[in-house]
Amino acid sequence: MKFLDKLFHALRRTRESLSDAFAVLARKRVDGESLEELEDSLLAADLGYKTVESIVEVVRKNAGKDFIAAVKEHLISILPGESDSNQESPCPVAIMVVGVNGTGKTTTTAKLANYYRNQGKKVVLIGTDTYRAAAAEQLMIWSNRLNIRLICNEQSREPAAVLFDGLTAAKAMRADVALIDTAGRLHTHKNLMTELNKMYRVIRDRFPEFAVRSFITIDANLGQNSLVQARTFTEHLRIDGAVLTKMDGTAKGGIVFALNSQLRIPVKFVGIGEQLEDLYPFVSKDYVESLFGRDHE
Ligand SMILES: Nc1nc2c(ncn2[C@@H]2O[C@H](COP(=O)(O)OP(=O)(O)O)[C@@H](O)[C@H]2O)c(=O)[nH]1
Ligand SMILES: [Mg+2]
Repeated sequence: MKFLDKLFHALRRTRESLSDAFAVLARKRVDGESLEELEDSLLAADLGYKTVESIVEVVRKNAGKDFIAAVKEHLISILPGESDSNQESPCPVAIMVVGVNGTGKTTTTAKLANYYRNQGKKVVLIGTDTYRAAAAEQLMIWSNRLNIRLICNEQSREPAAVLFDGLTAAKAMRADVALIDTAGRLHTHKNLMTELNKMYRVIRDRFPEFAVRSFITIDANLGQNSLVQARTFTEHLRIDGAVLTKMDGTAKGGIVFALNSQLRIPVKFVGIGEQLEDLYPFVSKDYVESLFGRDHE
């Protein structure tokens, strides 16, 4: 399936809630009551309060005119511009994939490895989730499937040490992209953040030839809750971009807007499935078009 078809398909449930809301409005007068209904439907799609308010304002101003076109334009304007969502990365680069457990870090790490390798880059995987035995195994399966080297150490309990070994190997191999899968759960949030910071500093201070990037995985199904999680990470770690995961089948695709406008984290990729190829660069205009469907064009 082509990307746009797949995105369109993945956003079906979000689109349904949005287009229902606008369809109802199109049949009614734009007044306090109908705008309130619109507001409720948009909040249910997890567009976030501020975004919803701004959309309602655009509709109000464009009442009697083609307000859908105005809303689309507005939505595109509050998403990352081309340069922000740009997926190009410096070379060589070490990319930390961070996020809460279960949001798709390991899967995304493998998908990114596949993505960069398809661009002709030399890629290595580094598994630093030393807290769960299953984590190393899961990444090992991906590594075998991709035929990309994985550096991990099942004996070590020290993520920063595994990272050091991994980057030493990556450097010796002249890798272009080192993808680092991290742990999502520690005893307390603070420990996790301290650990991630330490890893960040290992790259910056000990491997200055590598640029450092950190991407956070956000599970679209969690809606506004994922914003709270993401905020905790941004308070402790520089986050360069987000990968929105599990977009397939969620009704909460509106989360991108809040992510960009409230946390200033540009979405770089969307994950819409569990397979390697189910990762797509995020393009604001395509996203908005897919949210509204072709029938409005
Ligand atoms: N449907 C769907 N499932 C996903 C996606 N990304 C990850 N998953 C699934 O979510 C679960 C948790 O993913 P995992 O990568 O282990 O998360 P981690 O704990 O953050 O490393 C796994 O069952 C994955 O197959 C996605 O884009 N779509
Ligand atoms: Mg994992």
